[in-house]
Amino acid sequence: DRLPALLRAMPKAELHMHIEGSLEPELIFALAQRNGVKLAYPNVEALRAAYAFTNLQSFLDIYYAGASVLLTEQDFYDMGMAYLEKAVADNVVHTEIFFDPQTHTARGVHIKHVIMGLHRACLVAEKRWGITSQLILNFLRHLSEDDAWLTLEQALPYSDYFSGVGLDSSEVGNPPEKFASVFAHCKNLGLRRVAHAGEEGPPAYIWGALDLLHAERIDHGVQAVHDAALVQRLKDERIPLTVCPLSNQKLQVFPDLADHNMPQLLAQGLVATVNSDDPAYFGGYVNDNFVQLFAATGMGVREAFQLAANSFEASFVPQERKDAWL
Ligand code: ES4
Ligand code: ZN
Repeated sequence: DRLPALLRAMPKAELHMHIEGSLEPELIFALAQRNGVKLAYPNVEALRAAYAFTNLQSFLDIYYAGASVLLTEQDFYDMGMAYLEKAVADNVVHTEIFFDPQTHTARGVHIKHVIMGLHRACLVAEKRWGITSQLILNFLRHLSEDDAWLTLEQALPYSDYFSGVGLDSSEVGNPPEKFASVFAHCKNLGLRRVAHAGEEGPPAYIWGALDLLHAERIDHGVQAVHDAALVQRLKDERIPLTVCPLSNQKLQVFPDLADHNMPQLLAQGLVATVNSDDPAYFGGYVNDNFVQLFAATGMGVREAFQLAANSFEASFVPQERKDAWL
């Protein structure tokens, strides 16, 4: 069967990957040692053994703990380079990388170190391997809108280095309307907008992301299938869904990958894409997501090409570059 080789070899864009979720246990321990940070786990094996999530919140608790080792610009550069090298190995030619500044500024890390370390990794990776990148600042939705406003203010001196904003962290109970005014301001500033919606939350949160946050893409969005009018809207407006199969499996959104609704999303003509979300935590980088999803669902070559094309269409690169790709 040559399908896995095709999936791995095909050029693709990755549009939903949290850089803090690419921190492998080995790098977490190396940075902890370098920075003198004490971890709640004695070694790499014990940390990895704690990766037994049952839902989004149980994952987020460990994800924020892992990020506590990041202090200096060099740490953010090293984390970025480790991910970009893996992306290149997976034939990712363009990636849009999420970062969570509040996870770091809350610990006293200056946002300059976060953004400039990641930006430097993007520059070096493009020069070394040809991969292009954009950074997307995500606001943590479990925090207040005032905190998001403060974060935006801290980030704006570095606005040349990120192209958009998003919304992540605990979805249920933190609906999009909580961030309507800060997203409206980001739109006025010319920033691109995405939002996590419909991962665990209801279709109403996807409507809210579109109508109140002016989101141009929906991160996850797999719950949209429960609302026929919403599916029609996503299809008519070609609003992409950045779907993360192994994340959905590990967080029990689709406990069995064979039940994942990607085949249904594609059959309905939605601009769905495959992404890794938090590859160090969910058991694989983007090619592992493709290979395991296709093996479990029985999708074939047509769907493979559709997903690759969708990833380029859904990206924020200029239309001329999309035309050359597609
Ligand atoms: C996340 Cl899977 C997921 N959902 C929401 N927020 C996140 N942050 C990092 N991974
Ligand atoms: Zn995510």
